[in-house]
Amino acid sequence: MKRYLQFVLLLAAHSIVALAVHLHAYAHDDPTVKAPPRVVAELRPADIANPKGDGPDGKGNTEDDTWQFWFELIHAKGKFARLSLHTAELSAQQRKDGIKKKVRGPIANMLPHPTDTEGWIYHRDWDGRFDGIWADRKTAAILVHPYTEKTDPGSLAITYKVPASGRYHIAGAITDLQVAKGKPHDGVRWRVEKPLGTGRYEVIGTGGPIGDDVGPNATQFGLRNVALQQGDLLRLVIDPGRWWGTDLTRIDYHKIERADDPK
Ligand SMILES: [Ca+2]
Ligand SMILES: [Ca+2]
Ligand SMILES: [Ca+2]
Repeated sequence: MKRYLQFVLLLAAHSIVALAVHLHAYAHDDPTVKAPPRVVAELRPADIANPKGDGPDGKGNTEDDTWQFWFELIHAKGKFARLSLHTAELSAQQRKDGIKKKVRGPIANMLPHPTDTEGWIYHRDWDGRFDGIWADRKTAAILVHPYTEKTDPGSLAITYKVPASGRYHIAGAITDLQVAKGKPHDGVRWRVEKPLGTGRYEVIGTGGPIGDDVGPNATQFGLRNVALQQGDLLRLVIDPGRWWGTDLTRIDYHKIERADDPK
């Protein structure tokens, strides 16, 4: 009886090892079996609401962070600078009054839920009321309002720092939250760009306008098998076109998935 039990146990052990070997081969060695793409990253409201970022320097929106937040230079279109000030780091007084001769307050007061909204603005932009990239905690929404200087509109951008060279699927969806009809309202456009090195970017996807009676109020996009290099800043640009008014835009999602098998 004891020998029989030993035999059964040995058989069971062999079966488990064989199964494990088989599964391992199935997942790793069989060239006809593709590992399913895995989600590498999805932009979350918390990525914007957190002033510390996720990189080792402990400061948000610096070059070591996965997600970085930018505005277009009005006098150098196509060039972007980092949004430099996180609203969560302002004092209660600054949130109420703004920063003297710089940022006007109350901060975020032209957004849907001012006291539940934090985000990145530019420390020298007078208009902290709505220009920036925001997380609305009440609705768990990611909001973008175009940068404006006097009446000139500028795009905002969110970059994703590519963790490893490979091919990626890039997807997203945006909604115009302020649909206004007739001139000068001209909706919002989006584009995705990848760096070519030497500071230049290539547009790899673009669409719109959406909203404002010039297009559907929302759109989604998907770009497949985009080759990216480690450290690239993949850029999603929200472009207000020629008129920035009524261009508060919600990013419904923005996901980047590894497309190839990351061996
Ligand atoms: Ca950082
Ligand atoms: Ca609009
Ligand atoms: Ca517009």
